[in-house]
Amino acid sequence: MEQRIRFLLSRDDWYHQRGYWVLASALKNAGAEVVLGGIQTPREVVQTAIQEHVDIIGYRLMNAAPKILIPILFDHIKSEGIEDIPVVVGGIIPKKDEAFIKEIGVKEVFHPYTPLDVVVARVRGIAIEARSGRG
Ligand code: B12
Repeated sequence: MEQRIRFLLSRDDWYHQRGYWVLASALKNAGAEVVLGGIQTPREVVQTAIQEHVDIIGYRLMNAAPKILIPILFDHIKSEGIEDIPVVVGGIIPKKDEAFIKEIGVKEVFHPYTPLDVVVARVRGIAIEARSGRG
């Protein structure tokens, strides 16, 4: 039987919500349980991830500010001791910032026009790999 992943989907802005719902539907249609975090600060993302026992954290960043938000997110991840939950991000991520946020710990970065089936398959692979690592 296919393993069902529990995916937290949070976002950083009010305006670009259509893509958020498109992504949530694609993940749900592929069999994931999607926890809708909505608009959240990095601290709220981490609190929700803990409360909801998710397998993977997804943060939709539309404000082109990953260099600000991602270090704060990982500070909270470390202080709560949940480094075993992988983080993926998508949206408007300047190419020049990608290496920096991956070095901090982001597992994957998805840019506009990535086919949704590619996003879903990769996210699922990362979540299942992390779950098997936890034993
Ligand atoms: C539609 C749109 C809008 C609509 C949003 C409608 C809605 N209800 O959602 C409206 C008109 C409201 C809008 C407003 C604005 N927008 Co606009 N918008 C877009 C546009 C054309 C498409 C976004 C979209 O919905 N794409 C479809 C979704 C499905 O794809 P996606 O978001 O790219 O996501 C894909 C991947 O990135 C990935 N992904 C995304 N997030 C995540 C998260 C996770 C966890 C994962 C795994 C994957 C993932 O999955 C998707 C599959 O491919 C983009 C340009 C573009 N072509 O990307 C600009 C764009 C995002 N907007 C932009 C801007 C600047 C604005 C405004 C600030 C403009 C203004 N000056 O007013 C305003 C914001 C409001 C404000 N006043 O602050 C800029 C952002 C630039 C930046 N941040 O550096 C863009 C890039 C346009 C540009 N080239 O300048 N916008």
